[in-house]
Amino acid sequence: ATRYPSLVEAAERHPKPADVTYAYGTAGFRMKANLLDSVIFRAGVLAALRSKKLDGKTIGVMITASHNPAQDNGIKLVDPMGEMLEQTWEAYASQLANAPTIEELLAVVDRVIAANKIDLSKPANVVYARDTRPSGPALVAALADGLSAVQAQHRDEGILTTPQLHYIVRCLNTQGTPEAYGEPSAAGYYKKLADAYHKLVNGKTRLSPLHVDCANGVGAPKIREFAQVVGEAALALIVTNDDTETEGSLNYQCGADYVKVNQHGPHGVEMQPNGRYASLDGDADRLVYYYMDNDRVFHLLDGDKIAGLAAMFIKDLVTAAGLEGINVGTVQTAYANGSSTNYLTNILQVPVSCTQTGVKHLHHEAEKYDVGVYFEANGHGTVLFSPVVLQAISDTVSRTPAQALAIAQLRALTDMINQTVGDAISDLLLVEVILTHKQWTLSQWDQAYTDLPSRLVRVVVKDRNIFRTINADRQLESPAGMQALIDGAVAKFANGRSFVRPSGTEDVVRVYAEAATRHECDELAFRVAGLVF
Ligand code: NG1
Ligand code: ZN
Repeated sequence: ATRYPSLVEAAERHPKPADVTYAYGTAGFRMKANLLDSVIFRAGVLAALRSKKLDGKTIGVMITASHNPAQDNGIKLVDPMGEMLEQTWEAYASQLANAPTIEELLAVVDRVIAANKIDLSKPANVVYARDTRPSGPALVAALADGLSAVQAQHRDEGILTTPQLHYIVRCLNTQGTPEAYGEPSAAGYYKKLADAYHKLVNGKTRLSPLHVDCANGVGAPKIREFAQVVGEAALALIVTNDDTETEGSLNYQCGADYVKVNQHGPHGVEMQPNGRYASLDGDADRLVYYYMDNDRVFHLLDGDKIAGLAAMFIKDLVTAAGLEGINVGTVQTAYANGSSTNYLTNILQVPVSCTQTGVKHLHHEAEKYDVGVYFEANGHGTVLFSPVVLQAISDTVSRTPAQALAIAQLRALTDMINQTVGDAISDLLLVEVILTHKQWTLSQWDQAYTDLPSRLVRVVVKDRNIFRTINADRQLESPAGMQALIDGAVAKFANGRSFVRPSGTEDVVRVYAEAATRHECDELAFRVAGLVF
């Protein structure tokens, strides 16, 4: 204890509640905000150690609970290139969070230092931001307390979207290098995206306005700031559900998760036939589109549809650019609609990998392709361009004006698409660029394939930890025998598919089902939920 006197003193101000067990899950720590003070204080200590381990490179910390209710909050650590925290360190985060006493907290700190041979004399640099939740400022104070307790240099970036913080972290760590990523500020982010967008839509007829439901979250002020920079002549946006002040309004009956799960439009938006609509989630890293046809039937264009659109466009562009040998691949999870997998595989003829749920898994898989398009069905994803492609883009000497144009457009895409993490604003621009090039309505985009009816159900169980999955979440290995029962239920339905996995962000088990008709799909979901319960 004598080794870290200021840590001991500060940790006493942030005691761990005795009866809570914390887990750094799919998306960091996430729960009711009033349980997070000690967790966030300790995550600050870990962020500082991570920075020291990486020679003082800047680590990011984002305080948000994304699409979860306003009274929740959470925290995620961001590694130097803007990617999610390395997996081995997730375990340290959980161990630190769960240390019952200060003595044990110090013991965990010592273990992390020893296991990673951390040189404590190295500097530590950390930047952090938060979304618009009311609990944010107090949690930021706890984080700052943890960072100061171990003498880390730290800077508060204020209120940002999650992807903006990831962007800033990468910019800070690449400044002045050949991999420089941009100006490390929100303004730099807007400028980079807007410049690339202008290059890509230059000379094309602008689409009709897009209504953007911002889930009453941080996306609202940020997309407004972006709209100012990009200019209305290039992109007409109508911002809705932008109330970040009213308590409890965040994600309430609106936002990308609500629209995806309920398969209807958000409250607060009066949908008109053939109007153009999109929803962001509470920290603006997820995006879905939707419209209502002339019969007032709702149609969702989710992450799978975005992936299909992006893969199609980029594959054509790579061909037009004459970049032979560059492979375009896609990554999905078990939640991807079966029709989308079929479309990618058989119509677009691009490879499709399936990973476990959670974007960090998709991200790493996508890095294996030259161009890796990854999206979760819920609208979280991006497109990664490997160093090989970036090199090819800069090296290729074009023989025709058409080829030169394709190369210039690919280059602009690499600037416009956030390379660190799924980003709703950046993804929205990608969709708008493609639709502008094609002069497509949302209904025309929707023609690519017809989704199989699907249903996602939350089941509250006594202990979700007994559910363990294998085969990229598609099967259960525990509880023993349950998978056979699920298989039995699925076999009764044409085009039936169903799987069960424990949520990493909520205390529930999720049941997914799809089948040939809406009725059969609901029946299958109901039966499988009955098996789990
Ligand atoms: P959990 O709660 O583990 O299902 C949800 C999403 C994930 C991912 C994380 C992080 C679904 C079915 N699950 O995880 O895909 O996006 O949140 O936000 O959409
Ligand atoms: Zn989110």
